Amino acid sequence: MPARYTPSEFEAKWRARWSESDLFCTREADGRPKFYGLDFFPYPSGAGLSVGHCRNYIPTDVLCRMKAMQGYNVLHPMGFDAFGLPAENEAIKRQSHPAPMIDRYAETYRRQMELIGISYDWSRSFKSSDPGYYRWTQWIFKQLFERGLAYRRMAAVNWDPVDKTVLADEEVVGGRAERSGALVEKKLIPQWFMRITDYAQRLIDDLDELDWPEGIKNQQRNWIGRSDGVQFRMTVEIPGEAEAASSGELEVVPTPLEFEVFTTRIDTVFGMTFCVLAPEHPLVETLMARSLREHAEAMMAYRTEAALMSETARQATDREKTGVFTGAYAINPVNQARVALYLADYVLTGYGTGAIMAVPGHDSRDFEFATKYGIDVLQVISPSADGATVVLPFESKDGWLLNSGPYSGRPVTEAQTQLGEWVEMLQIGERKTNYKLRDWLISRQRYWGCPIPVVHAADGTMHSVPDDDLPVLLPEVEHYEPSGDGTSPLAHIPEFVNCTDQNGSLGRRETDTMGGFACSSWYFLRFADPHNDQAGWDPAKISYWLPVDCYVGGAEHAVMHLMYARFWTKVLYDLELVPFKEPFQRLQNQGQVLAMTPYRKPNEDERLDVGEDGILVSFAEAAGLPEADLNWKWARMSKSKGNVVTPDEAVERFGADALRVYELFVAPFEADIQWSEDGMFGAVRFLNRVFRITEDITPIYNSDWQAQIDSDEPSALWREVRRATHQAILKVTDDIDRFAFNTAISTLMIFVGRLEDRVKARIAEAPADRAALSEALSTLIRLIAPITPHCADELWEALGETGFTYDAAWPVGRPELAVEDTVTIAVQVNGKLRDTLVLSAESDGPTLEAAALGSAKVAQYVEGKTIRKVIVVPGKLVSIVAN
Ligand code: ANZ
Repeated sequence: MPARYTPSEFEAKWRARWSESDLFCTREADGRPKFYGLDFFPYPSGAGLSVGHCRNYIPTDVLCRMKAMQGYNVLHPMGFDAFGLPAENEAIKRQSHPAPMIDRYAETYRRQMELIGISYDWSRSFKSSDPGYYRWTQWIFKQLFERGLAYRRMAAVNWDPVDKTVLADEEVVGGRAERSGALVEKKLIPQWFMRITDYAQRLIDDLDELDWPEGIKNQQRNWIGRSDGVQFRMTVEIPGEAEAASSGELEVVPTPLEFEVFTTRIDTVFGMTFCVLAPEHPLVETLMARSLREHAEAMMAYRTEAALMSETARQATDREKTGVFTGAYAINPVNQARVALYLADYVLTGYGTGAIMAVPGHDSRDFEFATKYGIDVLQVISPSADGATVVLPFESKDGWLLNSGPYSGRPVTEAQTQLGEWVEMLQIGERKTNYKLRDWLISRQRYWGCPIPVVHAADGTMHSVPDDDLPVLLPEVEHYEPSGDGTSPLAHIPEFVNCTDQNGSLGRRETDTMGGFACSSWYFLRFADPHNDQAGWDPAKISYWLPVDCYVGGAEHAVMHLMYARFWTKVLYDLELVPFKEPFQRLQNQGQVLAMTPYRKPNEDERLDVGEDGILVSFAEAAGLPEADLNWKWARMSKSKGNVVTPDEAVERFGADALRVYELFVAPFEADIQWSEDGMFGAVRFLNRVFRITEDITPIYNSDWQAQIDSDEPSALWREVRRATHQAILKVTDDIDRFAFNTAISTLMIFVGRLEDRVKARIAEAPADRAALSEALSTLIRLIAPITPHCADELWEALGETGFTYDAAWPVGRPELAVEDTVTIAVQVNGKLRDTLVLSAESDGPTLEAAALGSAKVAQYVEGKTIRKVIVVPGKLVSIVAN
């Protein structure tokens, strides 16, 4: 046995043995509980893994390995999110084809994951681009399509003129494409959507049952954006129209015009001084037809301008508000006030009714608009019941109404209820709940995705491809770059497009493909039954393995992936295809790994653009610059920053188990860590200590310790060693379950330290004492096994134990052995601490009292006084009152 941690001598050997014996092949033994541990489905990027990615995979691995040792049937799979834009864009850049490229990248990921000892069952692996997988993605699409949950409509979409593709709203940041940086334009094309909005309330409600970080749940709630308010109708007046009609100037009496508004602040209705329609509001067409030419022209021009802008850009809070007067007025139903009606693009078409009552006294957006266009601002809410006036806008809901007719003086919440009822009584509207959530745009006009299994029939209808004809295979082509006209490159492949429709006529195959989020919305189901070619899954297997017990990945997926996967699961639940409503019972988000990254200090001109931080430079460039010109900063480890450390380098220099210890120990799981080699040396030192203590104890190690450990007269050593052992078991087990890996490792360090002290003092002679030390060593090795599996197997074998630690039983802690047999008691005199005593944990009240009064230090303070009272808190405190 090596006396130190020498990874190059044994790590590869153990990985080969694990693989030869199919150690991590999922077992489905009868009568055992199950545990499904899953990492987010990665897209295998060309750069391979960094030690940053390992922070996702190592912790999940530790938990899964512990569960296996605890006797669970464990499912711990890995696959690849191969379809989608990142892969296609990368392939275009490299002038290769995405399919073989992704295969190579996935191979590298797998090699690196194996290198760091992750216990994946590779026999269950697949890529989302495998026809055997996407056949069932298409099948699920069909289930949604046939129930109206997947539909096609014309939609103004975000158009990226550089990538020549449509972007989801979430891919647009500050009006620019997140990936290419291009200014996003708008384009109207037919698109496929998933009706996730039907599930908005359930997606909020069911969050309550989940063991997820509160922050992620809140991001989901905010993204769904429930708001409770009132929707009501208002009539429109076009000046001169009524007079013209009554004087006979107009041949027909004009139809009365109305529009509806949605407000969350019906209590402010007396403060309405104007109304706004979104430029795309359907009423605008009529208004243009019926108003004076100057107004009609202004509206037309404004609408054209607004059409060019993306929703995201329109919503930017720092943009100056713009708008035009329609020439028409709206009538406030509470007081018949006539208020001007505007078009303005800060009101969005897709939300609420696309029209608002504007209350500049209490809404800052309306306030800004009113100030710019010289519109009245009225205070109708006061922060105090006596109606004090305040600087406007006053946006708080904590307040009382004023200038509000009969409602003046009432608290906001009460007025909201009463005015809501009033609107309903008058039958001009009703109380209503709105959601910000939009239907999920799923189609891409790109090649590298799962084809949508729909045929456009000659008669103009659409139907889904029969199950037997699935999968609709993605054709193998040489050129797959975006066509640039907004259609998919598939549209230019006649052999793909032309097909027979339902009626035997010439149909056209749908040429859009699904965005990557579709593929990752059900992959966790497939791992339960990955090779099934008769169905997406066997219901029995799904109900055994699912839901995922612990799902681990980055917080950046808080909304999209995690929301879409929940939505598909709920749809499948409603169709009785899966027996659970939520796919991921528990969620954990790891912190990032940061690396010291060089930035060149900006010069005067650059400072305006880039700020103080400076300009990112490569390590090579940095080496050529004087140190005074550089700013070194911690930045997320990523290929684009050139600051990546690969697991290959780390393993080569320090060993896989050292890397595992480092990543788990250096900070709490959720916290960001700053990559440091010093920390790696620390991990190596700890492992050396584990090897040394094993070497020290091995000579007296007895595999049969269980038979010898009972002792009628336990020695101090026996008690102390067993206490250390069982305290470690209880704490490490609990910590790993809680994802508190750093404290699990510090517990192990303390445990090793205690054994070292013992060994230094003397090595045991009595058989029971030797058994206690053997138990300690056997326990230590099994407790480190999930964390440092290579070392554990090497040491296990050196002890003469057989098999892999993965198959060994996880130690079970016994609380009665873990309790301390001494306690520290504080002794107070008249409320001040005067002594601390170390006493047997079993000492009763009178014993504690006697010991306290017997203390020489206490004697000094009670000398010459009368003891009035002694209060004893067993295990903690003796308090003496004397005067
Ligand atoms: C009057 C009012 C007074 C409003 C006040 C707010 C404060 P959430 O919570 O986001 O649902 N609104 C309604 N539809 C809109 C649209 N399509 N585009 C832009 N704004 C819209 O907010 C609802 C509030 O946002 C509504 O309540 C409306 O302004 C505005 F002191 O009505 B409120």
